[in-house]
Amino acid sequence: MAERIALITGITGQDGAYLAQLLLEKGYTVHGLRRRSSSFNTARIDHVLRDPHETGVALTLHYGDLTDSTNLIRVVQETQPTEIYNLAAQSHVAVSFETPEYTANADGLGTLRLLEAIRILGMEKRVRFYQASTSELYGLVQEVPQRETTPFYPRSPYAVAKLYAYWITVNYREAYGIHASNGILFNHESPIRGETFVTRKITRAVAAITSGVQEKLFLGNLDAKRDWGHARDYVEGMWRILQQPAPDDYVLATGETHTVREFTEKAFARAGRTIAWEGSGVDEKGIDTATGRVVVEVDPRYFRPTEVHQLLGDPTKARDRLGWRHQVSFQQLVDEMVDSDLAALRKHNVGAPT
Ligand code: NDP
Ligand code: GDR
Repeated sequence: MAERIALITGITGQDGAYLAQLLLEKGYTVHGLRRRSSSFNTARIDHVLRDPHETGVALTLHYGDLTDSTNLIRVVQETQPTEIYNLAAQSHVAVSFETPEYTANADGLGTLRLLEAIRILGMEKRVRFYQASTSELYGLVQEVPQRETTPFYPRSPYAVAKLYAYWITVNYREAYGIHASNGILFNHESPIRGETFVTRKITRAVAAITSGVQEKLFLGNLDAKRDWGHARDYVEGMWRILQQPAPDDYVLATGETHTVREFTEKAFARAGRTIAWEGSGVDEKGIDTATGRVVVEVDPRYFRPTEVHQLLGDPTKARDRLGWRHQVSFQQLVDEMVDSDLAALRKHNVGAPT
């Protein structure tokens, strides 16, 4: 079999880490784009990184940034990938309201820069391209559940930037015959999810509160509904999308939706606590029934100027064409994340004496 070479942008992120591991297990040579940072930013992939001085190292990192086109052209030229997974992005929806121009540049134009690199290097027929599209495209929902044919209505600078990326991927496929596909992925989480996304924020707080090192968890919209799956299942779907003979766009989702409130209840329950809710709106509070203490409060600073209230995906096309289905249930996901954050706290010996 010809050598399979993958280039992953965003390799230091949650999905990049899971995808790198998957591709290494499949025998790929993997190249990853990393950003220069003033502190180490490879914690999620340290377990698969090897000393570059050894021979036969299958994973190589390259400095780069989606806002720097000459750099992208050089990295693509040097690595000669057979598959490119464009996972890099300013991926935080709330932060995109604070940094809209940067988000458009990295998430929108960054995708164009990579596609142009393929074209400039004459690699249209030699490389397959995966674009990390998102359920945020559905925003103000036009249809439930959302499928590939559901109209988009983005509700944040992040989603608008990703809308551009979605369509430029489709356009380069149609215009230049590039094997370029969009995975429209619904929320997926894991123990290595970024700490400021709501699931990980909750599971870290549950561990800290039940260990006696934090008093309260402040959240925004408790009624938001998301279709949450496990990142490990979703990177398998990304890979399957690129193995298809023809490029296409696919929804990856679980087909179940849950509120932020429900995630919070289940996470506390995993740590042996029951939450009772009192009040409503910004006055809503979550009380630990064992201690009578308020452990969850609503803080309007976490409300978004425009919210995506409800997402529920229909993964039928991925199931029928890719044979893909999520494996990890909502309950298993919550349990794994809480257990991992509890174990991390214990490992560092943090917590009240028992
Ligand atoms: P993360 O935020 O965990 O990772 C983002 C990655 O992109 C990091 O490696 C980050 O580097 C890198 N990055 C950010 N900006 C730039 C830039 N300008 N140039 C180069 N690299 C950059 O995201 P996830 O792993 O969760 O998501 C992966 C992709 O999938 C993203 O594009 C996201 O928008 C999209 N997506 C995610 C979903 C989810 O539920 N997780 C659902 C649907 C889509 P650093 O480590 O230095 O910050
Ligand atoms: P999302 O994820 O915006 O769906 O984007 P996030 O976990 O940030 O928010 C989910 C929902 O929870 C509500 N929420 C809070 N969110 C955060 N971050 N912090 C809080 O305190 C809080 N309280 C309530 C939010 O309002 C929202 O409704 C993620 C990212 O990974 C994107 O990159 C990806 O494209 C989409 O998922 C699919």
